[in-house]
Amino acid sequence: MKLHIDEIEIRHIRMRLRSPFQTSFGVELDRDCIILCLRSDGIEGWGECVASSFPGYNYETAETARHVLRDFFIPTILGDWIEDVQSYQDRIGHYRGHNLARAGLEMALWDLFGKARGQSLSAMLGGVRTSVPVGVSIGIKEDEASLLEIVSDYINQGYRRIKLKIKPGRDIAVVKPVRENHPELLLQVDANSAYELSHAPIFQSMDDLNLVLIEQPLAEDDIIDHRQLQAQLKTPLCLDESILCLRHARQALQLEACRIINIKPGRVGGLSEAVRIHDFCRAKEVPVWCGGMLETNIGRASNLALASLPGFTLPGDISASDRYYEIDIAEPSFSLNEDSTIDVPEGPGLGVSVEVEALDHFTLRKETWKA
Ligand code: OSB
Ligand code: MG
Repeated sequence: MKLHIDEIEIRHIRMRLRSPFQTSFGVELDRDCIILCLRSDGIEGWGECVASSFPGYNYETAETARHVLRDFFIPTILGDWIEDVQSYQDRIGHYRGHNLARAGLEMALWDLFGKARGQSLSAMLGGVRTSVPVGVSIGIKEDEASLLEIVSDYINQGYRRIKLKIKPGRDIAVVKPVRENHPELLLQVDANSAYELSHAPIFQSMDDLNLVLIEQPLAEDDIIDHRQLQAQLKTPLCLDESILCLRHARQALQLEACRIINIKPGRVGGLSEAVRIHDFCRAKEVPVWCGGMLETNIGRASNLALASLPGFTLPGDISASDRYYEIDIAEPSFSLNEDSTIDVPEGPGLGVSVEVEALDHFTLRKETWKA
C-alpha cells in the first residue's frame, strides 16, 4: 500500500515532570521532545522524538533533531509516495547519526501505515503479548530516607521491579539499604556512563546484592573496558548508550562486554532496528528489555508495542502514565495492572489519540510543511 505524504508538522514541546528526574548527567524538571505529525489523505500518523533539551544522554537535543528532521529527513518523503517504513530508512541511509531524530519520524510512519492498514503496531512488529511486565526508574535523590520512602511508595503502587540511578558517591551506600529493606525486589541500577574501569571495586561491592543487572557503568564508546569489568562480576552488565545498532549488539555480546541489552527504539534509529536487535538476541537467548526516555503517551504506546515481542523477557522502563506528567498529550492513559504489567494498545497504529488542545498548551514552536 502506497501513501502520499501530503503534510508534515513538527513541534518542540516542553512538559513539566511530576517530580524532577536526576541522573548522573543532569537534572530534568521539564522534559522537552519533538512531536511529529504526518498527514496522508485524511489520515494522521504521530511520532515522538526523544531528544531532550540538552546533550546529556547522547549528543542530540530537541533542537538538533528539529534541524536534521527539517533539512534532511523530512524532504526525503514530503510530497512523495512511500510504500513502507523500510523505504524511509533506505532514503535516509546515507546520512550519519542522529538516531533519535531518525526514530521519531519512523514512529510517525509506523502509526500512519498502521492506521491505513487497520493494524496495531504490536501486530505489525510481531508482538505476542497483550500486556507486558514493567518497572519504574527512580532518579538520584538528595537523601537516603526520601529514596527509601519513594521506593516503598512505588512498591505499594504495585511495581515489582525498581531501577535506581547511581553516580560516584551515590551508589553502594544508596543501593544497599534499598536491598536490605526489600530482599525479594527485582532491583537494578543505571550509571549512565558515570564510571571508569578503576571504579571496579565499587561494582564488586554490589555483586552480592543480587541485582538483576548493572546498566551502562562505563563510557558509551567503550566496549573494551565493559568487557574487563564484566569479567570481574557475577552480576550481568547491560548496555544502553553503547548500543546504537545491531552490529554494536552483536559485537558487545561476542566480546562478552555485557549479558543483557536495553533496547530503546530512539537510540537505535527506530523500531525496525530495535526489532532486528531483539531477533538477534532472542536467537542467542540473550534477554532484552525496553528502555524508556520519559515519553508521553505517544512514545509510551510505541514502547509497549515493542515490548510485546517474545524476547522482551525482563520488565521494561515503561511506567504508568501518572508517574510522569499531570496532563498528557494523548489518550488513553496507561495504568499499572496488579501483576506489575501494562496492557499493550490494540487500536490501529500506536492506538492512541492525540489531544490537540493539550498539545498546543505545551508547544514552544510549531512548523508545518505542505507538499
Ligand atoms: O538511561 O534509561 C536511561 C531517562 C532519560 C534518559 C535516560 C534514561 C532514562 C530513564 C527513564 O531511565 C526511564 C523511563 O522512561 O521511565
Ligand atoms: Mg539507561
